[in-house]
Amino acid sequence: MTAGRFITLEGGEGAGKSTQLRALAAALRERGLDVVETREPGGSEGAEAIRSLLLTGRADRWSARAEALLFAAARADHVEKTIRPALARGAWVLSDRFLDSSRAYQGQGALSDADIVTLHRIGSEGFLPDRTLFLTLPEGEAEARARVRDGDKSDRIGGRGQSFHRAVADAFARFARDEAARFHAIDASGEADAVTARLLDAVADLLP
Ligand code: Z5A
Repeated sequence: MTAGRFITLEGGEGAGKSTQLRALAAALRERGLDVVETREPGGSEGAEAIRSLLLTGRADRWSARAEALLFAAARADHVEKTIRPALARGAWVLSDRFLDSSRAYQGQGALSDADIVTLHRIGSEGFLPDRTLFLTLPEGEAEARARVRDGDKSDRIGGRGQSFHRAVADAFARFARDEAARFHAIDASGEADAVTARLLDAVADLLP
């Protein structure tokens, strides 16, 4: 049995994480790996129920603190019910967003980065990815991609203003700089196939 690996894809809205997660999973399966595709918020029955609480309804449905706790609770269920069992059987788990999204998004409000990390320690024993692939795309291109997909519709969090999303992008870039052993920044511009090739390169050293 090969060792399971936990890989997360992170970045701002419209960077292409979901598209690339599917393509990376297919490429890894072609190499004979057992691959689990999952996402946050969600990825387990309980966490998917919390997802709809988090992403629908009025902008002020949750306070910043309640929102951070809900993300941490969803993640705790996802880690326990989906991620750990898959890793234990030797699968590769690819997750569309994980802890670093909470640090980047919920870290903009009443809570510090240390607070978010503490919630993760309580909820998920501080469990971290083997590698985090941070997809980077200039703001205008990411907005254009999201617009093609969603038109004018957006969820509770995606609908926050431009300055919020800029602060999120800055936070991701800071994490990637400060935690270079885990984060690999990937240029997400250009054709999807070219981006997938970059992602494969970024996990090549982990392949069995
Ligand atoms: N959130 C949070 O606040 N805290 C947390 O802890 C977590 C999440 C885990 C989840 O929304 C929201 O929750 C999210 C963060 C917050 N809100 N925001 N912002 P979601 O799960 O519904 O969606 P998302 O994660 O935000 O997805 P996304 O970022 O909007 O999209 P993406 O996955 O990066 O992109 P995509 O769907 O793959 O591609 C977007 C479009 O571009 C689509 O039409 C593609 O066909 C197209 N595309 C993709 N690649 C290319 C290339 N290479 N060229 C041209 N077009 C492309």
